[in-house]
Amino acid sequence: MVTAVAQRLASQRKEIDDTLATFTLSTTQLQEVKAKMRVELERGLKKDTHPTASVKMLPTYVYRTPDGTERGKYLALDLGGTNFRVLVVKIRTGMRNSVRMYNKIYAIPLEIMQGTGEELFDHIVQCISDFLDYMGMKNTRLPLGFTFSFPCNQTGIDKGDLVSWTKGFKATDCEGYDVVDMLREAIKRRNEFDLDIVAIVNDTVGTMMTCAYEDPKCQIGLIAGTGSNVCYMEEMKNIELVEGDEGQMCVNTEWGGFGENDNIEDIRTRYDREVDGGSLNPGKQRFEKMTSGMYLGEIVRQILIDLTKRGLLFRGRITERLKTKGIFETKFLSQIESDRLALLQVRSILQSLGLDSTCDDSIIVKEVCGAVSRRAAQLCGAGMAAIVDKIRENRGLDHLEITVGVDGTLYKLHPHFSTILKDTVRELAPNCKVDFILSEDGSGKGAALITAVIDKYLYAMRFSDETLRDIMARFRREMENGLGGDTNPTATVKMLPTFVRSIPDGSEKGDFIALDLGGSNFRILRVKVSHEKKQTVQMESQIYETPEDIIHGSGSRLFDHVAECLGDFMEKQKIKDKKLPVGFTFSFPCAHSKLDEAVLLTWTKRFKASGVEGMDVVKLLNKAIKKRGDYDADIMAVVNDTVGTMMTCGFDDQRCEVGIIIGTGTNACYMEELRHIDMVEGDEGRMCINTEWGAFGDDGTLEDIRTEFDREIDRGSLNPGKQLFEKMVSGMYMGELVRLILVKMAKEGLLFEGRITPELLTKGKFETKHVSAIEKSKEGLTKAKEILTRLGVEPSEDDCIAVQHVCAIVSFRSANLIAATLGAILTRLKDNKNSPRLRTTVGIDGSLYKMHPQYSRRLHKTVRRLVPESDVRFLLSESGSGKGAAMVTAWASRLCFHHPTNINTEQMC
Ligand code: 0WK
Ligand code: 0WK
Ligand code: BGC
Ligand code: BGC
Repeated sequence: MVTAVAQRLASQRKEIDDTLATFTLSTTQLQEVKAKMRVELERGLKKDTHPTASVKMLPTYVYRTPDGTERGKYLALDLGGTNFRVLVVKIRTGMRNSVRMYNKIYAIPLEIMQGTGEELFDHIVQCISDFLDYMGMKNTRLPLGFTFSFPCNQTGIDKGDLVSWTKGFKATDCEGYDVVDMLREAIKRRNEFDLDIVAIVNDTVGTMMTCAYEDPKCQIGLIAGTGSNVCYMEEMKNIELVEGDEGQMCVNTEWGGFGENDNIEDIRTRYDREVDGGSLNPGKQRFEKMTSGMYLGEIVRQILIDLTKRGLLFRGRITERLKTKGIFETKFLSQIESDRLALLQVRSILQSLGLDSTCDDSIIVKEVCGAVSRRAAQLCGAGMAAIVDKIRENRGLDHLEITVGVDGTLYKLHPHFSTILKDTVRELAPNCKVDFILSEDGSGKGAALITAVIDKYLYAMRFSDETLRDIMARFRREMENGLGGDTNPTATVKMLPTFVRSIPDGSEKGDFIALDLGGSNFRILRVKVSHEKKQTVQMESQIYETPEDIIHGSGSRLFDHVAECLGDFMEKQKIKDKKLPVGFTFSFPCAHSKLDEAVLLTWTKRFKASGVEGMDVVKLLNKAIKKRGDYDADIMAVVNDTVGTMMTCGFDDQRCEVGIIIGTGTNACYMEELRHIDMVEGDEGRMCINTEWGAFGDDGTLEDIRTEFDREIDRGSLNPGKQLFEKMVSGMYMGELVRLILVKMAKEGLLFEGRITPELLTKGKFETKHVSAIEKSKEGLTKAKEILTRLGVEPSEDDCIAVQHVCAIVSFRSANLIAATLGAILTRLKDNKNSPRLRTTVGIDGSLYKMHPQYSRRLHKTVRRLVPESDVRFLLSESGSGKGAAMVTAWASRLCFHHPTNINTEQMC
């Protein structure tokens, strides 16, 4: 005799079973889901169907997984999961697992997630600032990998427009905008630190990279967390949105959008529609809303409300709490479904939600949770089965072995989710052996690895302030070696006395000729210094060719050429009949015994004329002039272009006591205390020292920071093993450095789809002026396109971005290294003066410093960071070093005039 109660219970049971049955998917249904997912994957990849595809298959510009050669120190941001993390990741090669990370978790308050874009990115930058403070890294400009777990239309590894917010985010003025730009703007707004955002990656991609570092078979990344998504390595030939058919690229499927074209309405329940209707983005992310942690709890809540309304649960009593959105968090599913949890504990969870429940209620709730999470895992399994089968077919394999890297709180914390997912994949993709490995370290590590891959050749060109200070100390030691009587012979930085003992004092006057040889132009100048009301300088100059065959020919031909040009100049100036004093700016390392006696130690830059090294260049020039016999000149002084530059700037600023050239070559001079210059008699006063810092490192002291590209440059130069510092920083070599890096990256398929053209392989084809043009903020990328097109590599837009990045790294390194060596000179000046704070002016000239759009700013900033106890004015030499040479000559001639007979130029000035 079946009682009414039993009947009622049975029908209630049936009602519950019917409800739960709508969440039970048969294998057929799952195979249909797999098939539909496959169709959407294909539609997302194809150019003509992509716009309407619900699974967007977004290109990521990640072409390969890590190969263990990555190394370097990187910053990483991880935004979009449960936690916002800021990390520093140190990757060392050798032992596979040599990645050390430190991270801090920061909250993203709801009002920030759903405020304005500006507030959101300011908040992110605030957290970065706090982290850098905490790590004491505020002054290091580390490359950054940004894990941004939302759909982005990327056009390059560091360019991605946000398609639409998902999960709990809804900040305004972000959708449709470049996320990297928004972060860069926020960093600029804060103006506290600088970062090099090298890559933006989706969390699925970061997860795949993190796991692939452990398991090379890992070619898929799965997130089953707040959101749900997958990425995998697809064949380039199948990705119609991106040029090129060679190799692979990782595709971010954004499968969360699956179903937005109503193709899974047959399995969506009314509860799914409830949840969607109540979400921040109705109609969107339908698959995600059936499978991810953000929504599973809500689905359960909707079911519980419905069952309760139908009197099947909680005695039909709906509490306010139960009506509260988001109250039934997905973590409760994981707890309630855990086998270890007794019903009693289920009841206490329900209790904590203000739900008085009976045992039956708890059982039903557990069943509901089970049904919802099971379906979620199965759906993800079906989706994954579609992916692995596609990869198997891509590779024409009957059987595929592959690994999926996984992350996400749902997968990690739910007691059954991962098992059900794996079982479903095994069932629906029997020809694939799919391993799942959990990402222990999160996607931040993956983002750092991606940055390392891109940055593979560049990381070694980034220096922390710590390293720069170390280079500063090394150079300081080399300066002391150069100044020391017993150490000078073996010193690499020769610290050559110039016999210039002070900068102009305003009393100079006269009519002089100045020769300016050694920079990119050979210039002859007429310099008239007069004292009408105030001291004025008039200059006329002419540039003369220095053809390759002359500067690579014999020394006598070279000096004959100089004398010929001088003759021509004097002709034009109608002063051939005059014997004017000449100041000779000779921009090469010379050992002076007096102002007008300078023995060339070694040629540098483009010069290689024979029979000059070891000779006095004044004698060689006088001989050439005499040989002509058509005019006479009185060479009163030979000065290095750094000295000429210091003198030229000293004419306008009495505080100028340093001269620097950052041009074809590089070098610096400064006023040193005579008592410290062992090679020159006397202890009173000062003398200008030509450091010849270009040779810094010629003894191997910079081997730890020289890269394979620096070594290749040196091997291909006119003077291998010499001027190693110059070859890392100066204009003669910068373009070539960039070219070598581009060739290497192209060979690795990181650029130009691996296209290598004869032009790209031609030395000198990529000039330093191209680096300056490409780094121009506004038209830089257009220039890049032009220049690279001329090299025949048919660059894509992201190729241009990557090339711009390479240029920036190489030129930045140059500015940083020169800031370090200049920093050493400034601290020495400060110590010489024994003053707590140095106030000085640095005279500068050279085409790299003048032409490069960012160079001077970067140099100034780094110098100020490295030598905080100084006020340094950087004074650009408008009129070249010829004027300075004339100043030196003015003294030389004044002293001769006063003491015509017994003068010894050694003591002059
Ligand atoms: C940890 C990863 C992060 C990802 C998250 C997803 O580092 O990039 O977004 O997993 O899981 P969730 O935190 O959303 O559960
Ligand atoms: C202009 C000076 C000259 C110096 C040159 C260096 O007048 O003495 O050699 O700058 O710059 P570059 O021409 O090598 O870029
Ligand atoms: C986003 C994906 C992300 C996933 C997991 C989804 O809402 O659209 O970009 O990978 O969540 O975090
Ligand atoms: C030379 C220096 C010169 C510098 C800048 C270097 O190659 O050795 O003497 O000052 O170039 O022109």
